[in-house]
Amino acid sequence: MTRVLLTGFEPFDGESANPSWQAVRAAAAEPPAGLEIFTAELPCVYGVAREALRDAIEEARPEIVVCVGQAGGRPDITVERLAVNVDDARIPDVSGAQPVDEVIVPGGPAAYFSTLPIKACVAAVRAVGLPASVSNTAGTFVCNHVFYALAHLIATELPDIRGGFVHVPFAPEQVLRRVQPSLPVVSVAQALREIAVTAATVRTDIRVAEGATH
Ligand code: PCA
Repeated sequence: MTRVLLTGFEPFDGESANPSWQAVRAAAAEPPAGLEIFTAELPCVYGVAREALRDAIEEARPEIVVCVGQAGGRPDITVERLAVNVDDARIPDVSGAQPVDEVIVPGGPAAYFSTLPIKACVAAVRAVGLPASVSNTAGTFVCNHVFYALAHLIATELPDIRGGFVHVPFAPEQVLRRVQPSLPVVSVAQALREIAVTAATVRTDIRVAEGATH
């Protein structure tokens, strides 16, 4: 059994639910064969979220970590390539903090790559009929903060873990009164199961073009 930690986030920005945590819970309720799934709901608060992730990793002792967050406005499941060493908050986090241009880890590299097979993960999600793509930015809010902290932990302390970040669209319930793309939570959960299985089984990523021109 491969030990996999999936994390989602609490709601933020006035929403009453966060589809990342809803989908993580649904994915864990029906774990794929061969995987033992652990879950944690992270606060949408700079600093505290990163400590909560560290605690969850200490408790679950996973081989794979997939952190998941809501990216309202994105139309598909996006597997993130890069975490950057900066907090620059367009909106306050749930505690009211709004850091601007602060480094996450002083002296740390400008960016880390995901250590998940991101292109194989995208292919696996598409293979079950759901839209997915590689993303080259996880933003500079709490999701990127957690992703960078995870990547730094792996690079400096926990080299046996492979980990990365996945952003998911709004759930349909969140966009009843606005024109925004959405995906049902059950579909997002299915995508996360595919990503977890792929992360656990694929060591060398596939080499296909998934880049962006802008
Ligand atoms: N999405 C935010 C933080 C929490 C979440 O679910 C982000 O993309 O940074």
